[in-house]
Amino acid sequence: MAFINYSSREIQLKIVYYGAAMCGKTTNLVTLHKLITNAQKGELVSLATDADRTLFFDFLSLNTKTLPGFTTRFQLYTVPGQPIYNTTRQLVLKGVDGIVFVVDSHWDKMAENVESFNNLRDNLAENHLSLAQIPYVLQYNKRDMPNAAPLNYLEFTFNNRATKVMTFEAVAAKGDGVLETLNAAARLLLAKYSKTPNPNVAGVAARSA
Ligand SMILES: Nc1nc2c(ncn2[C@@H]2O[C@H](COP(=O)(O)OP(=O)(O)OP(=O)(O)O)[C@@H](O)[C@H]2O)c(=O)[nH]1
Ligand SMILES: [Mg+2]
Repeated sequence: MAFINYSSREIQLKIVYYGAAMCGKTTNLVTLHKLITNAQKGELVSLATDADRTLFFDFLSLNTKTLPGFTTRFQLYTVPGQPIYNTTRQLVLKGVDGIVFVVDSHWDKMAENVESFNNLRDNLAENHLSLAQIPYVLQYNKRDMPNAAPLNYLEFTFNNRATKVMTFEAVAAKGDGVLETLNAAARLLLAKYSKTPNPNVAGVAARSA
């Protein structure tokens, strides 16, 4: 839930990257940490095993001046995708404001992607929430894979609600589509928490080369 501090004029918004194991959630945060200006970002905290699998979560805090008079702090979290860590996923989802659901484009991962999407719905329900209330975007990651599923198949499978959500193709390992995905999620949240229905702001800026 958004935390608004009127005395320090700060808004905190929590965005959770959710998706199947190895779909690229941590890679999104690692890439964002490289791309974003130093002034805007905090440390990237990763609680991972030796094999770089997320054990608890990754965390990255970003500051932006997007709403007049307020500093907005986006707190980005990833969940561990491995099925055994479901209790952790439920904990990380507590107080969520927005979600980036990362889909692994690899054909062989479709069943795991669907299972993860269903698991997201179940865990939101545990927190008395639903995808109808929480703004979310879809990221179709690993578009560089030779056996990536076609976009229309992914749309049919994951973006089949009456109101379509925004989707982004990405190659997170190379940085493609990563900032676009985050900015879209950030804009959705800012639109929800500001009086302007569609604020013309960029959530976060890339570091100039
Ligand atoms: N080819 C390709 N590989 C990628 C891409 N994004 C991530 N990867 C690789 O996929 C593997 C898993 O990435 P992670 O970011 O650790 O996946 P995760 O979703 O955080 O996994 P868990 O923490 O286990 O849930 C790593 O070897 C990444 O380098 C991509 O766009 N293309
Ligand atoms: Mg991870």
